[in-house]
Amino acid sequence: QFAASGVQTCFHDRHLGPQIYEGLNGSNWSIKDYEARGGYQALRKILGQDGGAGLTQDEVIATVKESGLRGRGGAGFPTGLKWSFMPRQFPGAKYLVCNSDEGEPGTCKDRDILMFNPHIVIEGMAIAAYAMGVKVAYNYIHGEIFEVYDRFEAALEEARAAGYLGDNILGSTFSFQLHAHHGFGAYICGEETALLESLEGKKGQPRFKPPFPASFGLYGKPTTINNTETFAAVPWIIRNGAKEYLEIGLPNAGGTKIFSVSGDVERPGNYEVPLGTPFAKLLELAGGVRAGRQLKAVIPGGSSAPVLPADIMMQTNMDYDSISKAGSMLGSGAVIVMDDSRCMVKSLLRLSYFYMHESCGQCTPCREGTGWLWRLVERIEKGEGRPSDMDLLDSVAGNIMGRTICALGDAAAMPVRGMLKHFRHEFEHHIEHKSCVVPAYV
Ligand code: L3W
Ligand code: SF4
Repeated sequence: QFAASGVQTCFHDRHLGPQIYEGLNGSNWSIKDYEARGGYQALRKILGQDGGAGLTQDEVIATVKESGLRGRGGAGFPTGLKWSFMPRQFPGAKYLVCNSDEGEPGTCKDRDILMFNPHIVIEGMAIAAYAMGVKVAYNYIHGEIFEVYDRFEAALEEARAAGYLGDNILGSTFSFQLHAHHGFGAYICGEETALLESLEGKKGQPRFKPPFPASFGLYGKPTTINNTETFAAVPWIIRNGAKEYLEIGLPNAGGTKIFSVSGDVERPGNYEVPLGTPFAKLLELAGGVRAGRQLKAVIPGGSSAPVLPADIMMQTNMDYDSISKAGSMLGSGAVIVMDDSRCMVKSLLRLSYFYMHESCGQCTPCREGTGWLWRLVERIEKGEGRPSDMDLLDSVAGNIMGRTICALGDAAAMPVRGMLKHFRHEFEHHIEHKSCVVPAYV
């Protein structure tokens, strides 16, 4: 749907970044290639299978805390802190889950990690499982990406055969089973509790939080869920040190982040850069605005993040605090670039349709509100809007926000508010003149 607005969300190119993407060429994903790049050294290190003393569970968690690694799925929650929530002494089963249900419009990084560097996720998950005393884990992979699921399964087979997964890993007392699970393509299953429901074989609908998965997760047991890119960062941290990782990024947000740059740029693709990199630099890496046109606006963190106009973006750095100070959010790192030929009403129409379509229907403000938003934007776009629709749009969005079980409601409302804040005149123009302010759309 979003691609149809003229804003591309597909993957075209790959920038080889310093950590997760280092040395990848598209065909060197297998275990031998990964080992040649230093792969599984971090797992050997914590298990004391590299000639060293090994690391205790506390030491691994402390290292991840010190590294400043924050969750790469959207919320930016500190990873080490999340790991410390796991009650290690809990006598029953406890689980680790990788959220690879990448579905946020504009986001296409996790599928690339799994496709081109699957073992880095396996190693990251094994280290996490060791640190939290977990014996069983699942990687929930988005349903519509079959080749990625097959690739991850192939990598799992390799890791099992090489003794990196299974019983008594590398001759140690640590045993760990990791399974892939193929989802069904519902956006809402990327919400962590809907994902757990789906993994349990039920309809993928979010649960009330709290309790958080840390205490009541998969099958009601303590569960830690991290995003694919988060796990992928862990081996580098263990191998090279927390301080080194922290210093690549910012004091409260260490390391690199992969940004999926799409839309009106010359070279759309995934770019792995240090957190805090100026947006202007990222745009330059992506070849600048397509065909020499003017930058109009950017959605900096996936479709759920409010749009920001060009002048604000060109002075903003790509990190959690800077983007939030500018009035949006870094989210999952999907940077959707729009040039001056884009109609903001039409763009919002595509977004609104997406959220209406993906609402799980469990709570009234989201189920009814997302459809109401779409219908309002549709009539404005078609030149059938009424002057009162401006206030109505704002009011419907405001009545969704903060009144729903999960973040999808807010995610549908926030883009509306962003558009009205920065591009109100385009909506008013559609209503008053029954035509678009952008010449190409007249
Ligand atoms: C224990 C507490 N655990 C929080 C855990 C919680 C979760 C994490 C973050 O939404 C955002 C959303 C989307 N005790 C805890 C606790 N936790 N307090 O910390 O929690 P939360 O609730 O802040 O966020 P969330 O519900 O996980 C994630 C945004 O991401 N988003 C979506 C991206 C989509 C993708 C994708 O397609 N791959 O990533 C994009 O911007 O709107 O705001 O684990 O359990 N007291
Ligand atoms: Fe479902 Fe929407 Fe409610 Fe989330 S906010 S639980 S998607 S109805």
